[in-house]
Amino acid sequence: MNNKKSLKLWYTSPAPAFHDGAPSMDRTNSPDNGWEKWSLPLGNGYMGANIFGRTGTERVQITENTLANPYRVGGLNNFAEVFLEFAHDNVTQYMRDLDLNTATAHVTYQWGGVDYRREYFISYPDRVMVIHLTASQKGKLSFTLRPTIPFIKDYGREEGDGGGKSGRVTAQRDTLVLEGKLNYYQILFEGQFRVLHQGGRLEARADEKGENAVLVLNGADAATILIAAGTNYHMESRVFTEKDPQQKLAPYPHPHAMVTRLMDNAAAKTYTQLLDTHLQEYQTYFDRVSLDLGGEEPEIPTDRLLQEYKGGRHSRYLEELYFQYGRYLLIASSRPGSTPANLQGVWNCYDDAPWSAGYWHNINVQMNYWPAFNTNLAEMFEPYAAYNAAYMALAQECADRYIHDNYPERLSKEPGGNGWIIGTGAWLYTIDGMSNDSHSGPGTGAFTSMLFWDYYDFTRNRKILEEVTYPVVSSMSKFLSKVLVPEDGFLLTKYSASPEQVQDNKYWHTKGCAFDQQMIYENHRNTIQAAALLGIEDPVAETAKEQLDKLDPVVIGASGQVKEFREENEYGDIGEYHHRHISQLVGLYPGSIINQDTPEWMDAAKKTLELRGDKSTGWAMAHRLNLWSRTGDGNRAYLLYQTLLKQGTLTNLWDTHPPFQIDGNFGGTSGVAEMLLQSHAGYIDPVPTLPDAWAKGSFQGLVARGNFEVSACWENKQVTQLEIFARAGGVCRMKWHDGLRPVITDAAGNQVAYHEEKDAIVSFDTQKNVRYMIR
Ligand code: FUC
Repeated sequence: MNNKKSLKLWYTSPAPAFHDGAPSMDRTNSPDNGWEKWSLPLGNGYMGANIFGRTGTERVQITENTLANPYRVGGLNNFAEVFLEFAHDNVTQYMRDLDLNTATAHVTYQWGGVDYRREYFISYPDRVMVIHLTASQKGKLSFTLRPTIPFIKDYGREEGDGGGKSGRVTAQRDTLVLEGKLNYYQILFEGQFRVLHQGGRLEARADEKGENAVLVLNGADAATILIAAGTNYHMESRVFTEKDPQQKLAPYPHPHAMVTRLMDNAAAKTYTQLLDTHLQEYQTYFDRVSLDLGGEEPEIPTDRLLQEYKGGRHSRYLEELYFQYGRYLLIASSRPGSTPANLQGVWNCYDDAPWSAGYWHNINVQMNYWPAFNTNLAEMFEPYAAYNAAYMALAQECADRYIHDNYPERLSKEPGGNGWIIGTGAWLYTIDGMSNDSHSGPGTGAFTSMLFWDYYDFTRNRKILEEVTYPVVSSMSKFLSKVLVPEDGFLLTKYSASPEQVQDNKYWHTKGCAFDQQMIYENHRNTIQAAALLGIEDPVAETAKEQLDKLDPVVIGASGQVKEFREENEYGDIGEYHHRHISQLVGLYPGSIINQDTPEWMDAAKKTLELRGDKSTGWAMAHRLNLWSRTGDGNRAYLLYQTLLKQGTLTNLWDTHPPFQIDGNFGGTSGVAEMLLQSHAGYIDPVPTLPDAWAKGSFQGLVARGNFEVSACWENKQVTQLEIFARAGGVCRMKWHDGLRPVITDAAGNQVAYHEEKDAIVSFDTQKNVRYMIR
């Protein structure tokens, strides 16, 4: 059923090399607009690259996600600025693109009567970047390859960065070795650049200043550049618990041997082999989902398509493309074995990325993983699960300290006896714990562990439940159960804050705000359910049961709103009226306690959404999109999708806060998936939130809880055909909207008996790995 569509971002001019033509990459003085708005991203989780597609001097900017100091001492660092000097000016027939179906970027043009073509990709299986260059005439390919280390030396910081960065580029025959150190954590890094060529002559030289080496290729027919990179970082507990920054990476070896191995393995393969391996592996993930809203391939480039969209020509193609782009970006920035996707995914050109490219836990990092499960990319969550396992020991220390300081009578002396907690900020080397003067309450932890419940619920893999989900979720309940105090017959978080909500320029601190109460409710419920599934009698689950009904997570105020703070009467009494965070609705999305079966709460949620307003920062519009998707109001949800595209999207379709943050891309993709398929209320609801503009369409391969892979066709906003592939078997419950009785058949065409429940819900037993058709 896979009718593959062309999915390309393409442009008829290169990305500007730098903001103003000068090679200044200081973020505060000169935001690199060429990078942020125009360059095209590639990645394999470990490494990210931005392609500018230039013809005089090409710029390929590379990030390696572990080359990162934490907040205030410089964030994620720029690994390498790589230049390819062609001196091809005044070219004709110029075109560059990023093809989402193949995860390859291209640059083509004519110069001096010769057709030049470059193809770029970053392979996950071979863990290298590959650039293949060809010319239509023999002997016409010449260039100088000049990788550089940006921000070398102490780049202007007073103190705190521990003395900056050092390193240089040397040549070893056909290979350049870029090698150095980031002082603060003693991060050792190395990149290797090898040129394989057909015809012509390759030689190594010193650059103009005589400090670093370059490779010069002359008169070749074709060439392949291979790039491998690494650091001495290891995502392990001791990196987090070790307090001395100089000792964090001390036991780990220099990355030279690892990078050399990657390079030698890749160099032993032909270009075609590398490409085939990349395609085969990438497509296993990307091809799982297709979406057809009737979009037709445009004749205008993507920047103009977006421009026209902003002007009111709402291209269905762009809507499909943006949805799939989020999936592409997740595959490119979060892969088993790699670090998780950070605030900018795996892309950064600065010495200190905005918000240090951290893992911000009061919504941003969670949003990164919202599309992982429903758009059929559950494996991409593995890096976050591994990250959580690595920071867990420190997160438990943070919980011990917090309970010790605030509830000494509740302190457990057992290891892990106080559960775990995470504050808003987290990086690859350390995490923030909880504090009572922070701008977010303990709900932050539950907001995080919800991903782990979903990880099980969407995969229904018992091993995941036992080994990953239950430990994380139940131990979060352990912590949360200790931070509640009785008040007015309820149990409220004693120190509570709704993420970043301010009154009179101060964060508002209170008891039992909606964010904390809802998140605790959801986490406790998941703990209870998980314990029951595993047949475990756990005192944590017993406590959760006792506490659940006293949490009072949704309270309606005088304006008909969901109260953000219990002490507010009318909407806006406390806090910024149009605040970007809308944390009182986390129980609507990503949570589920506010749903179609709680109509009063749902009405209050809609009222709250209206009052808060649509226009906001990139990710905040994406959150609103997901929230509206859950209300069932298709036109309203679609309006948010349009707003995100019009006001939060750059020409390379990256989300902008501003500045660029990847979260909004991921939130946008999950929001569209939520419009097309929902399953949080205990049944599959196909196309629950369609706008009039998407009256007809189809999708394949979205995933519902229970690990049902769902495909649907619809017309006049009614499902005409549904296919459910039961990847885990079990009872399938689904909503059937059109008032007619469905006919369910299995793959052999046999009719399947089903049970009719109330409210148009039908349920039937499924066999594992059997496909069911419903008409
Ligand atoms: C949260 C948000 C900000 C920004 C930052 C990275 O603090 O409130 O808007 O997205 O994370």
